[in-house]
Amino acid sequence: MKKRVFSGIQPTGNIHIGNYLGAIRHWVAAQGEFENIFSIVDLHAITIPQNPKILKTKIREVSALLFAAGIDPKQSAVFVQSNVTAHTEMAWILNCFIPMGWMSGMTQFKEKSEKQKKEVSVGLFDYPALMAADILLYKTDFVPVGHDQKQHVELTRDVAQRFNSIYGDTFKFPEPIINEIGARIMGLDNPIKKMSKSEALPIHAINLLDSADDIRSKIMKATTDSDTEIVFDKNRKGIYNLLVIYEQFTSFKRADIETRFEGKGYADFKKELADVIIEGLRHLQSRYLELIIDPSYVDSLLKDGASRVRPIAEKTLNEVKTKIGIG
Ligand code: ATP
Ligand code: LTN
Repeated sequence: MKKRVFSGIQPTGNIHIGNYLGAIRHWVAAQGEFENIFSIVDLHAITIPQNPKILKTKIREVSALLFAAGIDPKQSAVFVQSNVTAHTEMAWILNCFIPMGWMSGMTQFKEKSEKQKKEVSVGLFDYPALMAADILLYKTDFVPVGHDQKQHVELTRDVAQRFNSIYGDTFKFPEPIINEIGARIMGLDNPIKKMSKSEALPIHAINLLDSADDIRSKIMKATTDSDTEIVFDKNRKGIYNLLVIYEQFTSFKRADIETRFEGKGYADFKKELADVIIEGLRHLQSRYLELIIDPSYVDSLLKDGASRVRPIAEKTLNEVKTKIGIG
């Protein structure tokens, strides 16, 4: 029996190289080893106000991007979260087992609620309960994510533990898989902040669908420092981040990268970095264009994904309902 992997991505903003290097690329690479379930988490997306038309378009765009990046619909079930209603039901039940104090300690909530200009919704506060439902419904073994999601997976384990201690063995304890290098790609404009979809400034992130010209111009403008040496030094955050991106796209060894750029300037390095990213995204971008002209094909893959996972989710939900005496 293969171990089961579950992960999710929000259909918001533009998917960037942080999402790709920190998450999607690893999902693709490990597909053969596991039984995989990937969700386009639209219910998480609405914890922040969304434009309905854009949200609908983004669901398809993100799905097509996953397939274009190499997610194979035969090996992996990809589905839209709101198409499997067990997620909302399970989230409600888990709510009743999560103390307020656990939720208020969540870093992502603190960061996102500070950014939020309008009212902060209860949904945003409760985001981790829905994420715990996503994971626990499938008796997931592994959750491959970027660094920012580690705390949510820990809360998921805590609520599973609490439930099991009251009702007996029900949920499996999921383990996060975080590939430390690439797990936290930083913003190009500000290398002390993680690259994020919800950051407005265009030069903040390289998006997977950016044109070659955009990629070049963003990289050339990326923040560095007044030093000259091109070496992996964590204290020099701007150049370190760019070198990590270079390393991730080329798979070259750090020592070889440093030798390659010895005596060269930032402009030379940046030019080569831009070329490496453009080349690294070329296949994904052309595959995406092929997929997106036929939305009905992408929709059919999503429908099929939902039909495959729904019975698993419903089985766990029913087991839980029986144990707590409802339904
Ligand atoms: P937002 O910042 O708007 O919440 P996001 O960019 O974090 O969005 P998500 O859809 O929340 O995007 O994340 C999808 C996956 O990408 C998650 O596994 C997340 O951990 C990973 N990820 C997000 N940002 C980065 C980053 N800067 N570096 C590495 N991985 C990242
Ligand atoms: N919160 C995650 C997306 C997400 C997820 C999940 C990831 C929703 N449900 C379950 C792993 C497992 C994010 O913002 N990246």
